Amino acid sequence: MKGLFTALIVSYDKDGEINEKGLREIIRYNVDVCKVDGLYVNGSTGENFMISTEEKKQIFRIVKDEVKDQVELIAQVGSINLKESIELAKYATDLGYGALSAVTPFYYKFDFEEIKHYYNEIINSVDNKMIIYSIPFLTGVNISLEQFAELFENEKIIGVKFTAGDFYLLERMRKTFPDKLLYAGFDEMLLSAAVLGVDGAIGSTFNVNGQRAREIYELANKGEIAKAREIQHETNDFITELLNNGLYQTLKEILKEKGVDAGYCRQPMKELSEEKVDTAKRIAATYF
Ligand code: HMN
Repeated sequence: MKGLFTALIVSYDKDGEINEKGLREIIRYNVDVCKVDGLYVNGSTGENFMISTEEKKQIFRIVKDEVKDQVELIAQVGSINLKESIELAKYATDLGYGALSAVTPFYYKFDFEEIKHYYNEIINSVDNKMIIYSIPFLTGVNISLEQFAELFENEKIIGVKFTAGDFYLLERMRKTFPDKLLYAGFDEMLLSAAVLGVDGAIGSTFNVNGQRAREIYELANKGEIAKAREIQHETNDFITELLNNGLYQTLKEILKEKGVDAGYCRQPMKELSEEKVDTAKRIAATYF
């Protein structure tokens, strides 16, 4: 399960329905053009927190059917409805997903005992492995080194998607948990995380920028930092423009420029204005 995983974009039509043909094209683009090692399915990048349980299952099904065993698959099943998480964990495991991931439960300020219970309940319900999805800036949930150690006591919890800029904590985790899988979650900080020895990365921008991410990651692992830094600079010029113009909508416009039917975002996310569509086209022409 090491390497670069795209946090998969999903194609929705103007009414917010899943566009299966478009989703299959996005998957093919990631596997055949971006050449990533795997896909992270139903993360926030897939607009997961705005869709129904049945739609989540449909996406898991389509992705597995399109990919078969070509690349590794991680199913994000986290939800503050624990029963839904368990149902999705069973569903994705039966489909053959190689690992599960779950966002830390959010909104209600759950305490650590509740968070630990959540992870153990999900992963002990299936014959699979769990990657914790830690993203404190959106969930407000901060897990300390000692608390990670406690979660990792369950051997089925094999790693963490670390979406934070706390490189002191990341370094401590690398030293303390040499056998756990650490994934960088911020694409704009990939080089810094790679230098600290992460096992891989999970990123939204890999949907279009997978090849540059691969170069950064491999150069860093070979110790060729100056070259890696140049590509991170170029990548971050791109990511800055992407974030300014609207992350998901702009990723979809760039894919459309590549002939991929990437569709629209699910409401309440809004459509890009005409001006922003033009900006997205310029970004596509500049970087891809
Ligand atoms: C997901 O659940 O899909 C992930 O959060 C994907 C990934 O970690 C992205 N995080 C967020 O969007 C919050 C990053 O790739 C991020 O989009 C990128 O670094 C730009 O900030």
